[in-house]
Amino acid sequence: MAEIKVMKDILGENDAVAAENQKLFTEKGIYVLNLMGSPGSGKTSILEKTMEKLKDKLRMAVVEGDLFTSKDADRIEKHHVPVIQINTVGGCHLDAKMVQNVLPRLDLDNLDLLIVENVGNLVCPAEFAVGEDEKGVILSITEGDDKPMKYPLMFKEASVVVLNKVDILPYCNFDLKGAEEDIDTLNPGVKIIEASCTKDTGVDAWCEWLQDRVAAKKQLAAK
Ligand SMILES: Nc1nc2c(ncn2[C@@H]2O[C@H](COP(=O)(O)OP(=O)(O)O)[C@@H](O)[C@H]2O)c(=O)[nH]1
Ligand SMILES: [Mg+2]
Repeated sequence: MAEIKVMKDILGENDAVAAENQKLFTEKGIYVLNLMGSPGSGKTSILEKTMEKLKDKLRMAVVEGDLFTSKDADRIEKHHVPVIQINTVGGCHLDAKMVQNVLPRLDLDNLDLLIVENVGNLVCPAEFAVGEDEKGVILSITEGDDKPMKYPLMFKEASVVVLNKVDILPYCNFDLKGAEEDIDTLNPGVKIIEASCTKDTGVDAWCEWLQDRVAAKKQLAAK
């Protein structure tokens, strides 16, 4: 019982800080996406594509969560988009306080879209809000079509699920239709995008989805 209480307290504290972050983002009219998924699913790849396509249309910034290195932040920096690296030093997820601590380093008055690439992990990041408007999951088809049902929370919480690497579908034994049905069972009506970052398919649909969300947040903030 005690263990359950401690976990509840940790989550309660995190939610309070996440609410502070969210209030600030809403005041500034910034749409924030918490991007989650396994290591190697293609989170940084889709961000690189997003920057190519949207950085002249939207004012973007990226927060990169990683265990130890700045390898992903280095990839983002090449696109001349503001990026802040958070190293969790072994921690399996970002939390709201970590994100709050780096916000003074971002020019929040001149930002439309903030994407937080969470630590690669299909479990823990789903439990810790960082102040985002919505969550997104990238699942690579190399991970297997059983993963949505095996790791349901992340898929239940997401507002968008990208099934990435469809270019190598013929080699992967992945039941695309079955996986999509499972995701829809967990989270009815959730937006599902079939994508290949390397072949640039589905990336336009992803960018359109993001642009719609940014526009909706701006309208909300203007009210
Ligand atoms: N074949 C293929 N490889 C991809 C695709 N997207 C990403 N990759 C590769 O998958 C690996 C992991 O990608 P990365 O973006 O670092 O994943 P992350 O760990 O989720 O950020 C890299 O070698 C990418 O080049 C894709 O659509 N198709
Ligand atoms: Mg990455």
